[in-house]
Amino acid sequence: MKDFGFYLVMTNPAVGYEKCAEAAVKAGVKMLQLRMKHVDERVVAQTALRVKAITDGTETNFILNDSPQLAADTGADGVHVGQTDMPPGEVRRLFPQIKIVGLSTHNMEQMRSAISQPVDYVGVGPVYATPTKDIPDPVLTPAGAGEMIAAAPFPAVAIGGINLANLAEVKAAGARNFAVVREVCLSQDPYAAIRRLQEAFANA
Ligand code: TZP
Ligand code: MG
Repeated sequence: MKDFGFYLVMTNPAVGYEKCAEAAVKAGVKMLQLRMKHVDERVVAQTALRVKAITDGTETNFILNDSPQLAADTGADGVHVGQTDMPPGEVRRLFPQIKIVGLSTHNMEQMRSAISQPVDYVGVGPVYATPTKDIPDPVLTPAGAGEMIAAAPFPAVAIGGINLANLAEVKAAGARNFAVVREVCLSQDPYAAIRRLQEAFANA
């Protein structure tokens, strides 16, 4: 898989999941993740089907967080698993119809392990402190994230506390891809928020 630049992770977008997904598609975002925590599986499935309808036939890949089964059931383009979710090898074996498999990594040891697994990309975070995760892993700092990114033979996505103000520092540390939740999901104008981040990253 090639580098994709900006990756949007949707958790509780202020404008709702559908409007936020529409904004991502309009902005040409290549990777769009649905990340609903503490929500009934049926609600996740319904929302996933709506997001899929919005991304179908566009350049935006729809990635579902956590559940390979639900990703397969809803026809998502991909699934993003964490260190305690189903291992990528198992995802590939059980769900060959899922095109894209991403894995979260939080330290160099997990990056080394990821390199021996059938993943298309990895998350690298948290780069900075973030309240978005219930149980955050230790902060990597841009330099720590940069070392992990340099070791990755596939796209690596910097995530965690990234915003317009620190984006240049993240890029300078070696990130070619980055993801945010709050910087877009808290906005009443997610399209504008996405465009600002895309442009700031391109120009950093
Ligand atoms: N994984 C590592 S940090 C994080 C995830 C899902 C949350 C990032 O959220 P924000 O709001 O961009 O800091
Ligand atoms: Mg997870």
